Amino acid sequence: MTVFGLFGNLCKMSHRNNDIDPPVCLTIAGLDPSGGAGIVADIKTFTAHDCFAAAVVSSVTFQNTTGVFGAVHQTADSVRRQAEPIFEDYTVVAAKTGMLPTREIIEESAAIFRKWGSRNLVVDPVVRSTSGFDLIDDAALKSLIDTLFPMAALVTPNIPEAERIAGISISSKEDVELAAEKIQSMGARNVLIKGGHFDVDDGVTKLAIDHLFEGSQLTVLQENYIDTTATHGTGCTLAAAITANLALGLDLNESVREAKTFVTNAIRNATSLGKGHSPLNIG
Ligand code: PXL
Repeated sequence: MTVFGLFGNLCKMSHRNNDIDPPVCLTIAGLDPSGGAGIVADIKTFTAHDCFAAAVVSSVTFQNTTGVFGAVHQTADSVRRQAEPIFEDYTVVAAKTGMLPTREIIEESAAIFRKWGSRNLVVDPVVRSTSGFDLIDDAALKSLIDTLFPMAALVTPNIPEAERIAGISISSKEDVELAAEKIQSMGARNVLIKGGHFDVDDGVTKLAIDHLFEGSQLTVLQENYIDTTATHGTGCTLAAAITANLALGLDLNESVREAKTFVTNAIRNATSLGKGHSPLNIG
């Protein structure tokens, strides 16, 4: 064998070709076995953005498009033992947290990010399902605020979540600004208050409006409101798309704007599966 042949074989054996390695995105979130929300939505969204998806399960939920019927939460030990081998093996470029139901899981997740870094961490403070099932208890929510908010590049509450976290009710743009201010004073640098539940009428078109606060800089993002019940997984998909965009090297503002377009298209092309809130079409 020539020197060149040997070199070629060594290259093949190493299985390394950084030109085709996609950025790794990690989600720590709940499993929705019906595939609309949680880690399944996150994995599909990462993949649709040409990122490589890794997933740690925080809770196994029992649900379909009509509602959530229960959940068995993982222990902190399980979360750590799922996450550690991933971080030991891959360079995780960006990460997202979704449903983190207990204080011990939140504290473990914070310890993991403290150890391995949290540069592109998106924290989706999942509080309650659309059907009204509590996905986190009060002690855990306090811990989420105290430990993970300060580590996050972005926190992404919807209006009901922002109301619960900030302790105010929101019915105007001024309320949104006050809620963001309060959430930032709790340690979150950047906050996206998602407006799926806060649609205004400009007299002609109904709009879905999100407010992105990067420090004190406000960007208002608006898309035409799509009047549909096929919204299962919207929050997870938006936060996962932001995470993927950060992993691809977009800045925070671009990441959020691109993600909003992605989610709007996924709602526009949503499935009609199931008897309740149909899942989006993530592709
Ligand atoms: O959409 C919030 C959410 C996130 N993660 C999981 C869920 C839900 C809502 O039901 O089940 C696992």
